[in-house]
Amino acid sequence: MLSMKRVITYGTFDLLHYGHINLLRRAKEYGDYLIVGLSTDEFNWDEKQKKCYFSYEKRKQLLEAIRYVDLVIPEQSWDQKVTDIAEYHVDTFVMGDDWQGKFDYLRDKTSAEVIYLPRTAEISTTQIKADLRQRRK
Ligand code: C2G
Repeated sequence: MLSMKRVITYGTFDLLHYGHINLLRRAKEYGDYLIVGLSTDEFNWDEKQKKCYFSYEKRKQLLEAIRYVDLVIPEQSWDQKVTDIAEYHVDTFVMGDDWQGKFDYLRDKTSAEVIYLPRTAEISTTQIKADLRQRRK
């Protein structure tokens, strides 16, 4: 292919589920090469107050096994997106629409298209944990 179209997305992807897979599958449809910025354990704790069930290495291993994913890089700060997009020559930035509008600044600071995709309803890591707690009662 002449010009490889590169896509990037970011996330924690802890307790990987079909909502994440739906997002990654649709993100890949925007190009030929999908990069995932995977939140490190520190970033998750310091910036998102998320304590991951699986470590970064385990979550990376899971993502690398997904057919839509071509490269996994660490996400260590909120403001690395601008440099990632430049460094990896990214054409399209994709996030689920729970982030709608939050990354519009990338339209001014980079040449990438910014796309928000509808989330998959009814599934979330929080929901999975809640259901499992419920079952134990
Ligand atoms: N997602 C989805 N449907 C769900 C759950 C998640 O489409 N039912 C999407 C989210 O919208 C996000 C991606 O899957 O685009 C990863 O979700 P999280 O791991 O929860 O990512 P988050 O903690 O929101 O981190 O810098 C951006 C952050 O790293 C995003």
